[in-house]
Amino acid sequence: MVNVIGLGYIGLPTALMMASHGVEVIGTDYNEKLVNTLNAGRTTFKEDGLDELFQDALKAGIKFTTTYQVTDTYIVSVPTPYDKFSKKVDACYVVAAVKDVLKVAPKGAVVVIESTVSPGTIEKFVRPEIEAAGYVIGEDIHLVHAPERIIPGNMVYELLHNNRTVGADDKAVGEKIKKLYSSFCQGDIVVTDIKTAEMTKVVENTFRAVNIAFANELAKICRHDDMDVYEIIKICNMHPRVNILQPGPGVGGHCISVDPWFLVGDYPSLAKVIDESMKTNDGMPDFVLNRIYEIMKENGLNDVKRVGLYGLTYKENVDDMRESPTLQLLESQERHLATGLKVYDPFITSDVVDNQFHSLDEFLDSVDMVVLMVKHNEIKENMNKLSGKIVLDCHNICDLPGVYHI
Ligand code: SAJ
Repeated sequence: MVNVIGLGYIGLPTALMMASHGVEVIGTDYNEKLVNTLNAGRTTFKEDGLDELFQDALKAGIKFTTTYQVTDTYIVSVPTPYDKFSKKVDACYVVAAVKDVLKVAPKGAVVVIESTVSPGTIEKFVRPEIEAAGYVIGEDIHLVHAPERIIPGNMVYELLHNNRTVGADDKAVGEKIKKLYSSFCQGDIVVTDIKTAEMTKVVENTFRAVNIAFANELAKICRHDDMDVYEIIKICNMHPRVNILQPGPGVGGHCISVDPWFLVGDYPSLAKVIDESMKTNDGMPDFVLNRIYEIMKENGLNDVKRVGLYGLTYKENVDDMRESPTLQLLESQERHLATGLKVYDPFITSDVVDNQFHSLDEFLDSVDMVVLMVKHNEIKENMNKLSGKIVLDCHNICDLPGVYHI
């Protein structure tokens, strides 16, 4: 039996996937409300295919509880935030979960850490806890790091099809865990050591962050000299060895906007390109805010209450608002003591910010200018409703005449 610890955005789909592929799974989370929701037969976030997977897993007998189980395999999928000042990974949730596992784990159990951690975190924070509890690693407890790679919005497909990495001290233990993931994963699974696995995960997200920053920097250069960044990227990408990503209003989510900071925090004098890239991405909501004021001025619009931000989530077609560029922009606006921007997102049904609307039509009726912060399918399918408005399109999705870009 596998005990999955932490039933959030990664732990829940992983637990469901294993259960629906014949593995006996019990999911544990300390959040009683979340466990009650799952036990009442409801999922806790929206994701393509998740509800169907949930039903399959329920039929297969998955259980949810707040208590840790006595078993031979644990998968720890708890959050790893970063410390905003030191930029280093904050492993407190991982350490707390491992400590709780140790209270019940029998001799020989394998503890798999799925949470993203910076290289050396397991060595520095997890191993000492296990040793301090009197266990010999490699005999009493085995350690594995198997970082996830799935993208919100396409999690179920990617869980099945992505290649994976398993880092272990002991090759045989690594192979055993590879076999467990092979119960559902159709991709290749590479077995390596723990520190290499830690580094690969952070490097993958850093690669994307740096490349998004490059696109954002190009957008700023092109804005400065009135060039069309999208046309330029399109043409450059026709070169066989060029593949530039897209500029946007900022980088959100719990991964790409966070993980690269771990490398900056751990290697401040070495991670220069990464540091600059992260600052560029973090500066985009402010850049958009300035652009809003510029366009308002150009159009003789002086009431910020007549401007609306479309989208609150960190990216399209998900309900996840973590590190969302829109929230960052609103914070920045508050710092300038100029609140009043209207906000709407079809995926956010509860009230989370001031001046928030829950109907697209009512939102559009209340503004003269719309800023497309997120490219949800809903707005792509309703572009005609923007005609007659001043539009600042941060994703190049609107082909109405006179549209502004970042
Ligand atoms: N973004 C841009 N321009 C682009 C692409 C993305 O501005 O060209 C923005 C998005 O709008 C969003 C942010 O970047 O705000 C991140 O979105 P994303 O779709 O690039 O990635 P995430 O954070 O949803 O998921 C990433 C993925 N990592 C990589 O692609 C290397 C996923 O595979 C990881 O599993 C996930 O992080 C994670 O959990 O670490």
